[in-house]
Amino acid sequence: MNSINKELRTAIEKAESIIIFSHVNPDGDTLGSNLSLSEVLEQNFNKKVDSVYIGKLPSVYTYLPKYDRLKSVEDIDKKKIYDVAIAVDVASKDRLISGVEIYDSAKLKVNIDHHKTNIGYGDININEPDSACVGMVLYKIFKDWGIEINCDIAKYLYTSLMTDTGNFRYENTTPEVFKMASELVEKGVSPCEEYRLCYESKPQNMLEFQLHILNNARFYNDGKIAVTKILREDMKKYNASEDFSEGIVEVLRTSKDVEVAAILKENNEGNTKVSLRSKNIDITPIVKIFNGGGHTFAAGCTINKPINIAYDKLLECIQSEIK
Ligand SMILES: [Mn+2]
Repeated sequence: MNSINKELRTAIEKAESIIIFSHVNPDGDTLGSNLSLSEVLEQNFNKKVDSVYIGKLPSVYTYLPKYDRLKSVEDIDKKKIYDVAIAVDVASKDRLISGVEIYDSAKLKVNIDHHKTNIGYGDININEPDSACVGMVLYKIFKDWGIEINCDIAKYLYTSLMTDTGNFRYENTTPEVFKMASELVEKGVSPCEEYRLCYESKPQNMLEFQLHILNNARFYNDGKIAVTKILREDMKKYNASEDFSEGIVEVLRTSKDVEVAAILKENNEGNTKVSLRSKNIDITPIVKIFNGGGHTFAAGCTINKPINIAYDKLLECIQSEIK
């Protein structure tokens, strides 16, 4: 057994209280990772685990087994000191928002991730930027621990893999991804069913909202840059929840000439959240200007400016990266 996996296993075996954190406004990878690790710790190590998310859960993942075990950080006793706190898919500690104090107060802090911008904020850090998703990092740990992957665990890990590879389309879709997917399908996952549950179950108002936002897209630099924005009034008009913007920026990237696609969202605090995607250009230098982070071709940041000012600033930064 790999020494760090052994260290983690020993810490878990000794622990009486364990909390697992997903990042704020969770996605499929952080939730699939959280639920799979929770299941393994309960089934194989006989531990009681608090599986916690921050912000709002997107509505789409309710199809996951034992989904109801996910608890909001608001329902956790802030004074409780856990033996082990594990963050999964949490690129930086500020992505824990109001959970950061509970995480910091734990006797042992574990950080399991795959973001190249992760600085290793835990006591035990397992960060593999070459893994397509944290579900894959966990899958390797489980195998190393000799865990039998049951159908529920396979479904969690498949959701991690499917969502973080954009349904097996992004550049992180390696031979290893297909090997892992193949093994999960052998354990009883139906790719067709998982795809429908995840991607073809939108509420009608979500699709209508997305069509509206896409319709507002503007193109710059001979179509190399595509930008759109979400105003608070759009959110209101379509009764949109946070997850409604999911997937829009990827659609912008489908234009043949687009090199960088961006979506800006007007936050309640008068600041602006940005998601960036690119085909070939490393966009991490752009988001770093605004203290953001992420992956080479998919990253994000928050700009502390009203949306129209943020829009112009961001566009300028993207334009200076595109020669
Ligand atoms: Mn991820």
